[in-house]
Amino acid sequence: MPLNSYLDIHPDVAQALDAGAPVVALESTIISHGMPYPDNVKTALRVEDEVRAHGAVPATIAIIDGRLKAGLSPQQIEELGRQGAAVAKVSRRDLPFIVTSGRIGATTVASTMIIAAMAGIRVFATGGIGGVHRGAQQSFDVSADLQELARTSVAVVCAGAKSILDLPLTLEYLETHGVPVVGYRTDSLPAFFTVDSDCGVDYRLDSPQEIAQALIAKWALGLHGGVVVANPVPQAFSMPRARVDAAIEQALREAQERRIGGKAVTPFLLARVSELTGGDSLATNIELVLNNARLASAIAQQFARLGGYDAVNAA
Ligand code: PSU
Ligand code: MN
Repeated sequence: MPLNSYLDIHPDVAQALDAGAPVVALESTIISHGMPYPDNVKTALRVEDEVRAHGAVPATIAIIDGRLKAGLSPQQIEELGRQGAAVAKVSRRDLPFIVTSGRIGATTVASTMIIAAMAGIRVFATGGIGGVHRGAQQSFDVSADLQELARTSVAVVCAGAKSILDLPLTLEYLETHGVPVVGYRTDSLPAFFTVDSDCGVDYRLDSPQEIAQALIAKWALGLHGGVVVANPVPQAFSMPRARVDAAIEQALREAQERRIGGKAVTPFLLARVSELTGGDSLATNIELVLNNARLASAIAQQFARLGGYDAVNAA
């Protein structure tokens, strides 16, 4: 197992990795900045249980007192959720500063991928990824998640991306950087709250085994970088597109009026969309994360069974 003096791997996670058993990474920005307290903590603990119930070991990733953590205690998850917005939102740029100041930090998709890869974890479940923002032609607002997907070899299971983003431009960016977007049992890119969008995916795969095989082939070929596995929210929890679109349009207008910029943009939009759509969007959000945890666990199992860890280490 790779060692890094800044990283603490939870004993359960270390044991699983040493045994070549399935492990699923989980992020923490969704806990501190993505949902209100106490639903955020309840959901994070439920997601971990869902991973365990589906045969994998969960590794929720964050920075606690300046230490990179792969695997948290329930008390540490409670702390990330209770402190909420007071917890630093940490992407690639921020990592060294949160480490040296000994602070608590919630990891985005980008920094969760970095720490997962450091620990030797290859499959990661979350809600939605960051992307190219609408109006990026002017604002240059492109999430660091996309650059990370270009360089770090972790599969990210998500429900696509929210249409607070420019989905066609996000796909163009990923194509340029050689990041495949796989649709799980779908030809359409899911848009987080809704099962589909006007965009397609690059490849449709219908089983966790096929996805694991593609990951192993990619990395064994020396093609470093991530893969987006887009898993639509279960139909029963999908929201009407018109309702989501109206809330997103209003949130975007407000963000512009209030001149919100930098890393505050995404948390602001997420919170406003959630407020404007009431409790429905929170319920949908929770269900899609659980759904992604289940698929990620199944992929991690196939990955382990097919010798994925050895294939990556040999590459
Ligand atoms: N999109 C969501 N929910 C989230 C995020 C994005 O639907 O919680 C979080 C993730 O942690 C993601 C981050 O990595 O926001 C992206 O932030 P930014 O756009 O500032 O890169
Ligand atoms: Mn941004």
